[in-house]
Amino acid sequence: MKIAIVCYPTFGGSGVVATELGLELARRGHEIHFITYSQPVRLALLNPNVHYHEVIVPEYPLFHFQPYELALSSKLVDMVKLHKIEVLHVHYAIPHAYAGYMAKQMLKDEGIDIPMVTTLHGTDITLVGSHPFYKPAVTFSINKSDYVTSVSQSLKDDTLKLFNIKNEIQVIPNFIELDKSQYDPKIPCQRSVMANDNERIITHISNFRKVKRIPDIVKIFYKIQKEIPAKLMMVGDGPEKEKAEKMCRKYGIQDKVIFFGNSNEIDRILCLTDLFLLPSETESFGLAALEAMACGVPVISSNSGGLPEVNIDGVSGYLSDVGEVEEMAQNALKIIREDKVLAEFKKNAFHVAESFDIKNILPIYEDLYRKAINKY
Ligand code: GMT
Repeated sequence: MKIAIVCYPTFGGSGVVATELGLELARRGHEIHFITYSQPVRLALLNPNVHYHEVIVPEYPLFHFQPYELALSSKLVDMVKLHKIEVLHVHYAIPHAYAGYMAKQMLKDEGIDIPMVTTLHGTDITLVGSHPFYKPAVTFSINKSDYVTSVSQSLKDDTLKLFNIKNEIQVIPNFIELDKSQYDPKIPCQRSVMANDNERIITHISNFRKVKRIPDIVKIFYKIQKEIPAKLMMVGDGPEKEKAEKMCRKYGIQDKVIFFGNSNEIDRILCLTDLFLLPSETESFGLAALEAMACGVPVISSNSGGLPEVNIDGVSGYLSDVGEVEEMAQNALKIIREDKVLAEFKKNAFHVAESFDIKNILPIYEDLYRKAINKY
C-alpha cells in the first residue's frame, strides 16, 4: 500500500509512534511518505520505501501567524497526486486531521477519493483539543475522518466524554519494537560511566512539560537517595527543566542528578537504568514507560489516564494517585532495595512489554488501511 503519514517530527510520543509505525510498514514492503515540517527525529535513513516530504510555510510579513494548515493541506494534495498515495494516516488531531480533511475535499474536487485514518494521541484531546477555541474544529475533523483510532481505552473514554463523536473509535495501543531493543544482557551497558557499583540508577525521560510533574520526580528521588545510594538521570528538554535544576540545587542533590537534554540514545540510557519514574498528571498511554519496560526497567508511575493499561501494579512496577510522592518513593525503594526483588521486577516489566510488540500491533493497522482503501 502507498501510505502518507502526517505527524509532528519532534521528540513527542505521537511523532515517535508515527515514525516507528511508518518504518515497520516500509520494512514490510509498503511505500511510506512522511509529510511534515522537518525530518522526524527517529527517521534516520530514507530508502526506496521511505520518503520524506517537507512542508514549507513561506514567511509573509503581513501574517501574524503563518498558515501551516494551508501549506500542509496543499502539500498533501500534491503528494497524493504525484505518488498515487492510497491512504492518509494523520497522527494528532490538531491540526493534522483538519488539514487532512481539507486535502480530501480538494482531491475530491479533482475526482480523487482518498480515505483518512486519524489517530488520537492524548494531549490533542485531553489538554489542547477540548479548549473551547479548538473544540468545534477538533470535533468536526474527528467526525469527518474515515476511521479513528486512539492509543488506549482511557483516551477513547475521554474523547467520548469530551466531544460529541459520531464515529467509532478503535483502540490500537502504542507498541514497541522488541527485536531492536534492548533487554539483551550480552550488550555491555557502560554503567560505570554513570554511577558507582553500589548506586541504583533511576531515570526519567520526557519533554519536561507541566503535565509530567517534574517537581514530583525530584521529590521522589530526594526521598530515595536518603535511604540508598542512587543517581537520577533526567533525559529531555522543556519548560520545566530549569525549575528542576534549581530544585536539585536547593535540595543539595545536584551532584546526584544528571541532566542530559534530548537524546537519540534512549536504548543506551535505559539499558543502564534500574527504575523509571513517570508520575504524570495524565498520560493517554505512556510510551516512555513502555520503552523502559521493553528494556527490562520497572516503572513507578501515577495511575492516571492509560498508564494502568501499560504498567501493571505490583508486577511491572507500581501505580499511585497523582502527587503521592511519599508512596511513590516507598514503592520505588521496595523494588530497588534488594537485588533479588529488582531482578524479578525487571523480568516482569519485560514480559508485560512483550504484549505490546509491534509484530502484534502492526497487522491491526494494515487491516485498517485495507478496509479504508476498499471503502472507496
Ligand atoms: O506527552 C508527551 O510526551 C507527548 C505527547 C504527544 O502528543 O506526542 O504524547 C502523547 O502521545 C503518546 C503517544 O501516543 C502517549 O504515549 C503519551 O502518553 C501522550 N501524552 C499525554 O497524554 C500527556
